[in-house]
Amino acid sequence: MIRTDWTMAEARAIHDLPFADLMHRAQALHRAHFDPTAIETASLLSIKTGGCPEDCGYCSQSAHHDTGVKATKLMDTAEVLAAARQAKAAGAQRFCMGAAWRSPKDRDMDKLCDMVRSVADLGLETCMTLGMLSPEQVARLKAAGLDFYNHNIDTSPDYYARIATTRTMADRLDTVEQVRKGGIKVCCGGILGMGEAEEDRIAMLVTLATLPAHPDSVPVNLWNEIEGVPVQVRAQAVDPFALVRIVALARILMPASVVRLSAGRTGMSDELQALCFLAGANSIFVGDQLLTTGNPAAWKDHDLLTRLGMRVAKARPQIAAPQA
Ligand code: SAM
Ligand code: DTB
Ligand code: SF4
Repeated sequence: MIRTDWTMAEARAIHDLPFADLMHRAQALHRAHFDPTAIETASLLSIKTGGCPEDCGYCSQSAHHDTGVKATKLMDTAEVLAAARQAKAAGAQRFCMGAAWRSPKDRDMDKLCDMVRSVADLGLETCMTLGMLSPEQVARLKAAGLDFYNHNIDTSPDYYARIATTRTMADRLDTVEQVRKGGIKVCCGGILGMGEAEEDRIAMLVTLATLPAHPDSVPVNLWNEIEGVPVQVRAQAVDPFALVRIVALARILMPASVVRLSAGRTGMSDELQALCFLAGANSIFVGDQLLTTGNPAAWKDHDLLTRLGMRVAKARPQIAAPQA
């Protein structure tokens, strides 16, 4: 059953189960909703890098932090298309285009819609992450054929003010709601390791799992070191089992959502990634580059999936699970 009425106490109790019981429960749900040998792949491209007016304390692209990332203009559609072709050839199923904006300018919308149409024509799923959107912008992107929109809540409602001050969690949730209502699939998750407490990680998942509908995909990012950002000085290494517990909890609270093991895989052992897949993670980013930081080489991912007997495929739900 898909529930959207989870309480913190319930989530805490599941999170704290003996590891074997937690994994068993997560795996049972994973198998009920997905093929556990299938993993989805998405490739990222930064179509407009740096110079962002927002002050997200983790982000290399904020104009508020001195990180050495050079600001660029919005790329041309032809360049984006060339990168999308490469990503497809390298095995990506979805192409996610990210721009360092508070929100897109209306004058950019024609070009963005053009990019969506062109990438979709290649037979790739399309995703964008452009900051906050108005309902009109959602409608235009939907009409262009955008499949997914990524907009993370990043952390718990309580910890959010320590992460960004130029916007609130309510602003984030508002865009997520606009996207959902506009018929674009929602990709929404967060980051672990920014100095937050275990309770914040659980609260982040409860926030997602109590939305009117669960996000279609839930990216779990592990803090990716960035010199020069405020979070870097308070970031704390995440215990590997703590990461697995959060992945398992995401799988249990949102059983029909695709959980993506996102940033931070370069620092993870093969064994840890395998445990995350066993706990219910069923998507990864592929390609050498995320937005401004690195990702495991294609051969490493290929090798890992082969050794695990996993294959790149749509993690298509095996049963159509109705949203509560
Ligand atoms: N400007 C858009 C926005 O804010 O939604 C999109 C770009 S933003 C870089 C996309 C997401 O990447 C963030 O919400 C955050 O969860 C993740 N992210 C950014 N920097 C990260 C880092 N250093 N480590 C881990 N995840 C990070
Ligand atoms: C998400 O949750 N993770 C991706 C994607 N959504 C846009 C981005 C990760 C960015 C990691 C830091 C960087 O490369 O700048
Ligand atoms: Fe800008 Fe997005 Fe980075 Fe925040 S996370 S500074 S909104 S690019």
